[in-house]
Amino acid sequence: MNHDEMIRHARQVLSDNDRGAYTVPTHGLYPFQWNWDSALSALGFAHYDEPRAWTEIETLLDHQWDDGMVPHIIFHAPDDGYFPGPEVWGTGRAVPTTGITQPPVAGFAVRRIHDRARDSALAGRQARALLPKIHAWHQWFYRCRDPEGTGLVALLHPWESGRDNSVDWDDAFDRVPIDGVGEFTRRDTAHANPAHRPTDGQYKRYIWLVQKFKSLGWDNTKLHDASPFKVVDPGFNAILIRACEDVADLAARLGMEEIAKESRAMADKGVAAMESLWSDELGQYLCYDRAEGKLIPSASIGGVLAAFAPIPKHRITALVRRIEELGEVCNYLIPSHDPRAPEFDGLRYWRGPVWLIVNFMVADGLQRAGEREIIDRIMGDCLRLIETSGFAEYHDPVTAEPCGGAHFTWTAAMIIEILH
Ligand code: 9WN
Repeated sequence: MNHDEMIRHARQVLSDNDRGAYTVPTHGLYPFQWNWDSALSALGFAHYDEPRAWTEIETLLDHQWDDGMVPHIIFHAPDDGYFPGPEVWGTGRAVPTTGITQPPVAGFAVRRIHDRARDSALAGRQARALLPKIHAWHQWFYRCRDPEGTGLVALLHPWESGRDNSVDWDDAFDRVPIDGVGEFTRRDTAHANPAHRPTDGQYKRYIWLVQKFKSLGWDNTKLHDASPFKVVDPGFNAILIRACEDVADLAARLGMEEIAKESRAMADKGVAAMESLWSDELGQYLCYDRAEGKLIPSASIGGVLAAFAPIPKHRITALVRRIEELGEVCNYLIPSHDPRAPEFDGLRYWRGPVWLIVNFMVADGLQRAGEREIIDRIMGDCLRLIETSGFAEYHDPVTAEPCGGAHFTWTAAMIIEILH
């Protein structure tokens, strides 16, 4: 497939998954709007249809909660092909949503789409309307997920991380009980190979947490302290910090002084706090288990994704070395878990496979430090994966086997982004 054909194919994927004002990640497996999928997919649309790109983010933010949270799934239209659906979440919203959030990439996406817009009048209008909402979401994070003001926010559910079954959560997740969860039927394993998906044991815990939060009325002033699962993820925090920084820059240029000042302060505090997650031993950042008060020595992509934030130059250089090291033990960068670790599983979701969206964000961060050689390797591996195995949800980093759902929106959007 040459590059023009690849772009044509990618646009077809986006168009097939387009539901008018939002896209679904893929038909069947994920029939609703997902938060970070939408923001990243908008980057793809922006290359050939800017109004459609803006609509994607507008729709997402139309469903923001009054407290500022932007939910992880918006259940626009009924579909019983996904579990857990709206009745399990019971958040009581007119258009149902889940009650947790996802990595806040929207701030980054808005700045990127704005800055390269051909229609700058539209971009200016959209950015002015969207920035206050995104800023309120960022403030919600630091208020509700960092009540002690450490500069780092905690995730209360693995689904919030976007890296649902990462090895990072294993120990903390083991402490989540499963009693009283009741019977349920998973739907994901009817659409995708069960060997590529989280286990039944993990699903019971996912659902236990949902039931717990629901019993607290989805009140975000209570959830952080009440949750037995409270993990600080360097990748997630890096995305939030980067988004705050992007909002600060763009808001300043648009004359939105207060948003600019507050966003800059949040980003600066976050960057300083990231230092507490650094591991000299592994040469990357680590997750921190806030319930137990200790770092989690797990060699996952979360600690590499930190490159997306404006971290110090010497940390970027160390992360480049870490990625080079990973490149010696697999054929396609970047594996979501170190292939040398005993927990590595090249097919199972976030326990080894390569995800193009993560590659894109890491490479984008490395660009700020001018790390050309490794960026070319990462981007080249993305293209080889798609050429070999198509627009899958994720791929085995050793064999390139396509995994999870097929015909995947954000995978396609990343190809459009990379090839422009
Ligand atoms: C739960 C939609 C989402 C992504 C996540 C990915 C997966 C959902 C699931 O799919 O999670 O949110 O049911 O498996 O882990 O990152 O946003 O593509």
